[in-house]
Amino acid sequence: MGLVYDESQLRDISTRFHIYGQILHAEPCKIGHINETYTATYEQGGNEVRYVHQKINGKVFTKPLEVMENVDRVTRHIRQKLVDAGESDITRKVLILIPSRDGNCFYQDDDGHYWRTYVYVENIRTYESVESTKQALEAGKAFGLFVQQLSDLPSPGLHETIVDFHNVRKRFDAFVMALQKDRINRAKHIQREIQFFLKHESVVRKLEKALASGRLPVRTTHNDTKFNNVLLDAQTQKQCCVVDLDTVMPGTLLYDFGDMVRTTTSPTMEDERDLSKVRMRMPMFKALARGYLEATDGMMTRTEKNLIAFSGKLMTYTIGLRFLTDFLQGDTYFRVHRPLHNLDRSRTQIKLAQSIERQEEKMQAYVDSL
Ligand code: GN1
Ligand code: MG
Repeated sequence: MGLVYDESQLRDISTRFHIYGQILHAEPCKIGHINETYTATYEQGGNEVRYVHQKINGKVFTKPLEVMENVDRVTRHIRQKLVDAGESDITRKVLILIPSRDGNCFYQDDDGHYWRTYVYVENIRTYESVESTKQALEAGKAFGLFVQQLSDLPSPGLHETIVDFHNVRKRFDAFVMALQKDRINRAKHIQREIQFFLKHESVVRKLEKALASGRLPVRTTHNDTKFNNVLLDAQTQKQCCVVDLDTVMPGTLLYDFGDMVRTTTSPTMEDERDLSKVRMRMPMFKALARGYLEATDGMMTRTEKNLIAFSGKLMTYTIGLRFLTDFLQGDTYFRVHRPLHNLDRSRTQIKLAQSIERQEEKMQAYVDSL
């Protein structure tokens, strides 16, 4: 299912936010499996200016007001820090929400859907997979800086926008349940994949143990640190900021760092069908780790650092498990563009998790040496 672009709907949305000017055209953005995103061009005083309109997926985010309250708080907090530090180019260094005509940071349409609008950051590029160690370093810096900037977010803590989002025990149980139900009779075709996740339950237990020890700090984390959520300057390739803030909420650094290992170390895309190409590349990992440690600036505890190589396996396993669960349930969660899409995605995660597992000790030794 691709996105259905409805021009009259976009025209209506365009009038609901504090944008001065006339919408000229809009294009759907194909990245992202959950929300609907459009890049819209406006005429403003003789210039063309772009904004991002985004419709929040109400099935996934059942409390959109809480999502928006989080995003508003987080972006304001970072913006204020940049202002206080006398930074220039602030609209490139943090997302800026455009208020709606009725003074909110969102607009609710007649069908009850929530929309929000951001300033479009020009002259940037995003990538579906990493092409150089420099990019991996910048990705590490971007998400490291983000979590560092939020480390002094005043209380109360953020809303948990998706409850148990990275609770891998619950994800595992949901997988077993989907397997038992086998609603559309797919299990018989994917026994190898199923066995991989069942046999690696030790990953689930290891995280449970670490959480139960009470020594893994709960912080404000991003929780969806895919490489394509980093905006890189088109000329310098330096990181500008990170996007996709819906799941910014309490979490552990393992979730953030681990999802970066998942999306920043393989030369392939998440849905690559040629599995022989999928692997964890050490030089990418090293650059990522250096960037992350530099930007988090000493905030990582020993316990966090000790689990950093494991975090890559953890998140690759967790997301792979979710793709396979969705495949078993008939592709109701992640947007798919072909019939076996979720299965393909899950297979790349398995291959990558195995590659990480083989190199886990070397990865950890490198981090320990930093
Ligand atoms: C979803 O759609 P996107 O790219 O923002 C998902 C993440 C997964 C990711 C896998 C809210 O993110 O958790 O890691 O797909 N987001 C949600 O590509 O479920
Ligand atoms: Mg997302």
